Amino acid sequence: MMKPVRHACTALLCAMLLGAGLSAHAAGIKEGLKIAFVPKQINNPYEVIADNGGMDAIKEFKGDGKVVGPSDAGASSQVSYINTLTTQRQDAIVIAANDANALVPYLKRAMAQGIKVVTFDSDTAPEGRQIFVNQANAESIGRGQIQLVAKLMNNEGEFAILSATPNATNQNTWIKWMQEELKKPEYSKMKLVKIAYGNDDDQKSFVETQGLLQAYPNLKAIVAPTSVGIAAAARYISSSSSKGKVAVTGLGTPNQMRAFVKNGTVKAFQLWDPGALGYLAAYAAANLASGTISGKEGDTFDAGKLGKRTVGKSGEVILGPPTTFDASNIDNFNF
Ligand code: RAM
Repeated sequence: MMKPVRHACTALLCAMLLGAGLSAHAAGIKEGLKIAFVPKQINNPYEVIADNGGMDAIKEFKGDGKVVGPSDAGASSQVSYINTLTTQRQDAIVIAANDANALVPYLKRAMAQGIKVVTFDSDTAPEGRQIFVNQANAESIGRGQIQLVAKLMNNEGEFAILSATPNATNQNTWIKWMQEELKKPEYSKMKLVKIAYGNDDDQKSFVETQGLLQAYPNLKAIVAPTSVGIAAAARYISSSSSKGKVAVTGLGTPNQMRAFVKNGTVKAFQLWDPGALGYLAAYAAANLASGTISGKEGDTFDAGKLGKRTVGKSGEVILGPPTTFDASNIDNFNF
């Protein structure tokens, strides 16, 4: 007899909370928070999905969100945006950093004025922010990329990495773990011949792909841990004589890669849900700005539809493991 009564009380409480303009999502979050997203670059489809996820979260907790940022993925291009947001006294800045160190003095100045700083996607040095919302454990992303490319080239032959910008914190960390994974004996017949940088610019990534194929005629694979790079490499290879000879893999969005999976240029690649990444980052920022957490290890907060999340070591919050996409599952994803 106890159970139905308890359920009835819970339902009543919910109704009262909703009636008072609160929702389960917004537990502890202040209304009207000004939260600005600064992506690596505004015109990159991956960043757009991530920012939209952030804006969805901000709508849920009745904040005031906006997205501002440069059209290139350079660190110096982000500085003026940080400074303007600091002058505007935003409650929080959520930034995908184009450099680990260059932005730190400006972000420190924002924090000194009471603005909360969350990095997402690409971190700064820890003193540049309160929380880093990481898509997945960096070591497992890096090692996973080598495991994937190794399968596609039967653990043998020359391959190249096509990265984003030379300063990108996320790609550089993943590449470090890729090189670590490569030391294992099962990869002794694989040779990393070059790390090229397409700067997360479609045209430059396209031209770099062409350059790799010319410089290394025996190349067996290109692994591009950037959604811009992998799409450009796949586009180049799909209409070249290297199609079917040079494998392309890395990290990309299913919507940008679908055609290349369907036409056989790309067998498999990986990613997490960028929308969920932005959504989680917005909740982390709102909780910091509401004072429900300070960003120390062990802090927990309610992240709306993503449930309760915990701050780990050095202020890191992890979204979850990546998904591997191939012909068998790509049509189940639409982002
Ligand atoms: C590009 C950016 C971003 C990275 C993805 C995988 O869009 O470099 O930072 O996380 O690729």
